Amino acid sequence: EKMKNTLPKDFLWGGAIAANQCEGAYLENGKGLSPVDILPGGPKLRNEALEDVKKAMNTDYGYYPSHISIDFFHKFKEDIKLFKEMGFKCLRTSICWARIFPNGDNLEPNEEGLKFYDALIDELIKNNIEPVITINHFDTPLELTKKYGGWKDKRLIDFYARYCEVLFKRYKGKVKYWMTFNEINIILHIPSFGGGLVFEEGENKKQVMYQSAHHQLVASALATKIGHEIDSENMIGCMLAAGTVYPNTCNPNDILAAQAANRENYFFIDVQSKGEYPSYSKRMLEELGVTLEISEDEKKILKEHTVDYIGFSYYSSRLRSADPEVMKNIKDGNAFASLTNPYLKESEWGWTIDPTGLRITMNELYDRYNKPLFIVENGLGAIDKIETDGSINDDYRIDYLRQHIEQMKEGVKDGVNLLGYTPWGCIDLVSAGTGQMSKRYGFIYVDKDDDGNGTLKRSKKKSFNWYKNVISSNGDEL
Ligand code: P53
Repeated sequence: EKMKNTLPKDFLWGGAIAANQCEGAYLENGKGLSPVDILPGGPKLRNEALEDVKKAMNTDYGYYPSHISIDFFHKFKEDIKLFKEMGFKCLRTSICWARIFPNGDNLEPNEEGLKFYDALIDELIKNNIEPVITINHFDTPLELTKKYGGWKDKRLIDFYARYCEVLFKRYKGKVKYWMTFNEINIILHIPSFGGGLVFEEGENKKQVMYQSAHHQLVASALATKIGHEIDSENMIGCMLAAGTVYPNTCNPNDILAAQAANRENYFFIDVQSKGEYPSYSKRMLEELGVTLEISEDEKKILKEHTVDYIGFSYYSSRLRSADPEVMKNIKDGNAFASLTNPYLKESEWGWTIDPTGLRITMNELYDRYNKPLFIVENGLGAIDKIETDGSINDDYRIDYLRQHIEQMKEGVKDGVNLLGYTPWGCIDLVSAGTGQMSKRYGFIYVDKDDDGNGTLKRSKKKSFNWYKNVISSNGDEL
């Protein structure tokens, strides 16, 4: 009884997906290539390709998971019907830039590409599902990588602004919630996804990554400006790959190392939310050998057009030590490497499971920014087993989500203003990091395997009805 009415009535329950991982139809209606379209599946191959995109562009991998993916492009009506059945109040998805501007630098948008999103957004609205739109989710058009080296080139700011203007005008009155860049801090960890970046021999990678990040921060502020001018009702947010970094011990040196690691992430949101580079960034960048080129005009844009809310993904907390010997034990293979936390369990993919960390992260973000938060990704990637009767009993997923929602409610009771919760991959889709289908997050199972076999048929997992009840009880029944 004491848990009743923790969450506001209009709380945005839903789910999250992204164009690059679910749409498929990779050349349909004049779409240009996205980075994901040249990437193979499988953790090892995928990782190598992400680290050397130039090589990947010249390699024939045979099978590409994104080309058909789960074919959301053709099946979205069927899928939205299932989302509706679960009671979704919103759906977070992204628009694929290369559907609208196939080369990225085209002067005119591709009408056929826009028509797809017209239909998708109308279908959501028809079903009373609020669209929450990520403008760039790991898919800066590949042509911009080939021609400009990705976001290292300032001209991308204008191309992006042009793209945003088209979207804001087209979906005025239909889409209210926007996010400018998915996981903007990922550019430091997976620069090919984050910035469409390729590196030249001898280039200072940190220099390139931070200068590219600066271009994105300016682009994000410009998008906010344009979005607000076109419709003052627009809520334009940033998006952080969050997850607080803990110190490995109470040794002050470890505390300092954890603080530095947190600042490395908050750096981006500090700019997007407060409108200027944080004071610590001067020394941080100096020590990295980075000199940013920033114009007075850009400073002004950053200052005047800060975000309306803070979107973030949360999967794990992380752990840092100042001791180089201890840090040798850091696990690789994850975009955000971490030491093993002895108090916590891990997923099958080695991601730390830490529900309390969600509450800690919420409180930290809210203390720091005092703006509404939106949990736009959370979830457990796991292998699902189909029983002979066709059922999928994903109790592990239910447990994960239950524990996180419990902590999310605690965060709200702690005083956080939270707009909504959209667990990642509400329908199974291709994993960004590994290109696997078998790393599943969904309430809805999609019949497709890691080699591309399968009927693409959708079916409900046990978690489907569980989440439906969570939503209908506004989070009271977990
Ligand atoms: P996958 C790494 C670390 C944290 C979040 O990831 C990440 C990544 C990239 O792999 O990305 C976000 O599919 C991202 C989604 C992605 C999801 O987390 O590797 O916004 O596109 O699918 C889960 O298991």
